[in-house]
Amino acid sequence: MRLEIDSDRLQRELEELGRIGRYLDESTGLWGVDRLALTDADGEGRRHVVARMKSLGLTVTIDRIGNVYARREGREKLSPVLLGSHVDSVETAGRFDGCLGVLGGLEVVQTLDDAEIQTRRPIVVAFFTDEEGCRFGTDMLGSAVATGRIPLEAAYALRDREGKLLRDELTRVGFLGGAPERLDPPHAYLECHVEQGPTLRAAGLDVGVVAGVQAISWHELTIVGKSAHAGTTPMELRADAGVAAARINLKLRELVASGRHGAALRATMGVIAPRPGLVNVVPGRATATVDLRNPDGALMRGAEAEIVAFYEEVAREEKVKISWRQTARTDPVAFSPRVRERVAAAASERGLRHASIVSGAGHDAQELARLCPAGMVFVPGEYDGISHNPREFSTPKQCADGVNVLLDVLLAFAEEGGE
Ligand code: HGY
Ligand code: MN
Ligand code: MN
Repeated sequence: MRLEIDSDRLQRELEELGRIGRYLDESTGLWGVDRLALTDADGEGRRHVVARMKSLGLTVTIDRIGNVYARREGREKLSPVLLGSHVDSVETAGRFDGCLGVLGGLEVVQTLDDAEIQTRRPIVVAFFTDEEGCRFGTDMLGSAVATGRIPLEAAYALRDREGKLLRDELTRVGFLGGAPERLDPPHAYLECHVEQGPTLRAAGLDVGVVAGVQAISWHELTIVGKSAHAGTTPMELRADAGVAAARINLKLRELVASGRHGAALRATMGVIAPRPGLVNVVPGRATATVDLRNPDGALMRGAEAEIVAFYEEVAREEKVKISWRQTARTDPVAFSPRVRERVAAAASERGLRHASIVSGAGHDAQELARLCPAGMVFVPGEYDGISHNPREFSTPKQCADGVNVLLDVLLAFAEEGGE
């Protein structure tokens, strides 16, 4: 008899966590979630999940970057299988992004408890700090520190838009832990996550077997021109930071449309903030962000080179100063073939329609892939899989299918021998 997770219990947990940091979203009329990293709401969400971990009898450890690990002992003292994701969110989130992986991991643990199964290997369920990256500027922060890509002191020194230090915020919400931040390599790492795009649902699939993650490149731009009167200043005397930002934004679209950097390039200017932002003042300053994504590393580098050259061209032509810094940069990551095979086998055995898919979004799994065999189980989403939006929604069956596959793959790895 195949083990099944308790779908109703998982839904109750997703709803309960989804109520923390919720807000009524004007544009959709729906309850959204705003648990930006290390805000009070994130702190409350973290405490809620830690309480659930402890109620399951797990041993909870908090490290120096605020990553939380909850351990269930195995029959033998072997390296654990790690299940995880994140519980921080963007400011306009739904209740599935990240949370499905963490609460799904805890549901797997509770299912094993109910069935009185103790696996050979220990199991650890984790959530990582600031996966989203949109408050302190770089994504997968906690898992990148845990796996050595970002030094702890560099993470501590990050500041948000109000100048608040990450380390101070970690202390303020009570999650500056004492455990070493560098993670001992787990036996394997598995993450269940919503696809956050339209592919699986449109193809009528139940599960995505994630092949890997595409490259990500984030720039933060500061554009300095000259504030001036909108009525009296002739156009030829202007140094308009707003126009410079707009030209770069349109260039991003041309970069994609040109096909010069492959058909899969995606480019976004998510932040465009002209200053002083008044109707009758030519913007003397502007901050903006550039988010590039490409599954091909070489094509990504070509796109980056082209947009950086364009910053210089715009600066000259618009008579502004443009400074920029790289705030996030990851190459394409391929997930472990062994994990992928096991995800596909588990889906097949459950009669679930599945296919291989490359992740458009960044995930903690891509950082853990540096330490051990890592992989992901994707769950389809309704409404074209929209995400980073309160309309984000996966049905109880979609969630249960994904977490049942997570359970099966966990059991396969947790019974393996070795060190
Ligand atoms: O930006 C991303 O891809 C992820 O949601 N942090
Ligand atoms: Mn996520
Ligand atoms: Mn996200």
